[in-house]
Amino acid sequence: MMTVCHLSTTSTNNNQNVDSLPTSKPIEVFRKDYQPLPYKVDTIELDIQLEPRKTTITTQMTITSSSQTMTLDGDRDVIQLQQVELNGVLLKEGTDYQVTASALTLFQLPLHTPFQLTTRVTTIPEDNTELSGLYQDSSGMYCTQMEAMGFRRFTYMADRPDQMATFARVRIEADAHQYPILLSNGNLVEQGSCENNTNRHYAIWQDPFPKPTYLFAMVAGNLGVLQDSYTTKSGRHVDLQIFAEPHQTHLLQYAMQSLKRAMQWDEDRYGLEYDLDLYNIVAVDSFNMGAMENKGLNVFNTAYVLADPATATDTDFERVESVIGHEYFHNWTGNRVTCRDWFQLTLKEGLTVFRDQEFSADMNSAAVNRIENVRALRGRQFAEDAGPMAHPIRPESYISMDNFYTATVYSKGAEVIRMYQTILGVEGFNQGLKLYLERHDGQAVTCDDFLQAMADANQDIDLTLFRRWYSTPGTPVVKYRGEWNENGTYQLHLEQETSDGDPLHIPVSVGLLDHATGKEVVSTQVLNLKESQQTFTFSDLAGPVVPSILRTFSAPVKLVPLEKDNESSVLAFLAAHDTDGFNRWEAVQRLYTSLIFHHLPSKEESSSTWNYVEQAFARTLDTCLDNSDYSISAYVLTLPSESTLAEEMDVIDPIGLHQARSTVKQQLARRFQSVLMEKYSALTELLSQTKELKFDATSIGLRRLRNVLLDYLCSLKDTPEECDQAAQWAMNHYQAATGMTDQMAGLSALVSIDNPFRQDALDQFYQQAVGNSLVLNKWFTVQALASTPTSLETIQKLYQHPDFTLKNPNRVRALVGAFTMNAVAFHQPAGYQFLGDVLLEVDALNPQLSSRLASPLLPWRKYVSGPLMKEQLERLLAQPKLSDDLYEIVSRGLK
Ligand code: 0A1
Ligand code: ZN
Repeated sequence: MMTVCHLSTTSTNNNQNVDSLPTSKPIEVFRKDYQPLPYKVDTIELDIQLEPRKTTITTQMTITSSSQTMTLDGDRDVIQLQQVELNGVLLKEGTDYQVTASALTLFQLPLHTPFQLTTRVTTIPEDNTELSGLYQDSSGMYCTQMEAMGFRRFTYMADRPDQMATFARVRIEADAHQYPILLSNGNLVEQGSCENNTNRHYAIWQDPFPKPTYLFAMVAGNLGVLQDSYTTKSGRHVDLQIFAEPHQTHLLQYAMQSLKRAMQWDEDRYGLEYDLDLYNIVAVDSFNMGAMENKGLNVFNTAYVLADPATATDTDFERVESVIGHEYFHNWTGNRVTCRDWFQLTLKEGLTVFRDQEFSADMNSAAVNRIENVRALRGRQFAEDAGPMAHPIRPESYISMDNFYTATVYSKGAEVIRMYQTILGVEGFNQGLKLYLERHDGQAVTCDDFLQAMADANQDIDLTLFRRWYSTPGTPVVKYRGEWNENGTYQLHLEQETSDGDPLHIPVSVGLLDHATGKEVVSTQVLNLKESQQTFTFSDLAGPVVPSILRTFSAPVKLVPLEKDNESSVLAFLAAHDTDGFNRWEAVQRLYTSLIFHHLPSKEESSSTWNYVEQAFARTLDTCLDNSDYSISAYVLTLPSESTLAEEMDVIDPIGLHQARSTVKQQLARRFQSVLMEKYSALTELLSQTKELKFDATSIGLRRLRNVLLDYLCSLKDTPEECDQAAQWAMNHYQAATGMTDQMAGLSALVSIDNPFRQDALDQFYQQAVGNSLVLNKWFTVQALASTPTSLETIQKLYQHPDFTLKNPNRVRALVGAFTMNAVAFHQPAGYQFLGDVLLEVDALNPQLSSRLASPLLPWRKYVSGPLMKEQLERLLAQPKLSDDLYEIVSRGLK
């Protein structure tokens, strides 16, 4: 593991020579310092002898260099160099080469003529708790995770994405009984028993596509498999295999169906076909992220691939489909065309998230999908953009690249891609994407190259200013004011505020509704806001209008009226009449927000806002069974999350906010109790009409809506009688559940009510979870999110539970990640202290995980309890050994 104490490094990243720097601080790498490498590795052959305590990796490279000195990346803490040969001749350390903590430097190399360099290293996969490089997961399976810079923890190499080589031969050798399956990228060319030792066997893989190191993968394990096939539109037969531990293979069906849907969709939508004869996916229990798009061999966190009705919620199913799609879509946007350097990460991630969002929208409901994505963006990315980790979608510098796999790079990056589509139109965008992929196939390129392809394919549209989205951090604010003129014109005045004061190119989708009838009189138009202030005029109108602005959330901005006088009545009007489903939802969300803010300590209640909320709530509830948009109704009835609300506040009192939100929820529940009960029963009836549990959009919507109603009903717990009643509802719901979605809804409600069923239900759920790690994670999470006076003590006890382990990131996120989202548990002195303790423990094992878990402490400046949060950051910074990852996050937090 790298620590802040390490002395000096020499890295191929941006070619900085830092050996001579006197500092012991971690090194910050800057985008502006990019330099191409002075050499090229053309082919790589690997021989991997797998042993848990001593794995040996022999790497043979064919290289051409324009410099006699060459530096390869390698982490000396993880790999031990045994020998180096140049063209078959053994080299001497000191004279021919030198090894530092992070590099192997070779001297006196042949100039401009290809030479062969062979290295041999040893490593101990069992000890690799960082889960980067080659490691063993909890089942003992060997697997690799190379993005972003894991390859240097595997063997010495130019570990950067613009260095693409053909992996001409990858030979993996392991014990035949323990590891019957041996996988790598590309095609299997040979396999068999080892002649000298029949207990061992080998497989040889070859990948015809040159690739950067981050896309290399290998797996060895005792795995079960689900097999299928797909024939591409040009007739290529592709074998599809999804591997998991043998007892999990019955959970792979949905992933396989999703994969085939994704392959079909990419052909239909973008004409993009798969390019190998084999597509492998492996499910791994211990994984830092969601999944990884290695060429022809995706590695997945089990949470995003295993699913069946008994163990997975509807949201889990939706995630499996979208992550399977995401990794598959990377084959073109990421693998065939990759990034020149890591600052360009959004080039592949923003684009691929956009593609997976479009895929999910087409497979399910576009409106529901948009609401879910915007909720996620506002809940996470807006906060990131407002805090000390704010960065443009193309960051300018990093200490640890792993810290920049962020909501900004991914989700805001996807919004930027969506804006291209909004500005250029779907056809124009598709032409641009086609040109980009044709022009750069097989290359490592930049965000500028993407913009250029879009511009070249759409020469009638000027994208010059649009470029600024790549370099501007922060969430822009768009302010508006409208003016109706008696001559039949309506003027919409827009202003924008950005973090650097200069304007961005913001597409603002607008429609106009007749003020008298609510009918749409001007359908959606895209206004190109390019200046700090701009006025747009609509003419030939018969009468006064109400604008519906930023339809479908056409840009990642905050929209604010310049005149707040009758804001609530306008929102109520839009909630009732807007033809844009997204903006109808948005209007109700804004009304809730205003009502919740009125309930904050020190604020006074506003009866008019309550009236508007009451009307909108009543209308949604009354009509929620009239059409099949059950999910939309569910989201309209759901109050904004605490994180979304917090993002709108200058000073955050998290407990006050939690209480204000709960109060509004209870007020609504009390006011509408009988209708809530009536609709709940009607939905129960509707759901019971189909025996089999279905996962289509309608069935998911029915469950989602019924669970929102349950949540309201169970929020009424002011008296012992109400508590009993709420507990009874929750327990009935839990016991009658036919699938995991309803079970979790019942259990989540139950754990926040003081009642005798609580423990029984938790014990029962625990029994059900035995042997299923993902279900056990839910058992931890549901308790970590419970809102009770003793939540923190419960969480601390669970931290000591025999099933809790710091070695499995999913388990840590299930308990500790959930704890940080639970305001009543986290936002107290002992809560902050507990997180600080946990971070220190986790950091010693897995820095990627510790730095992510630390992020809730970062916005301390906005919190009333900020000094206590800051104290924990200071405590962490004072540690003699802190990983680079955590150091970067903590020091940014204190800057
Ligand atoms: N590229 C993957 C996500 C990923 C990123 C980093 C990782 O390790 C630091 C692992 C996976 C994706 O976007 O799916
Ligand atoms: Zn991705």
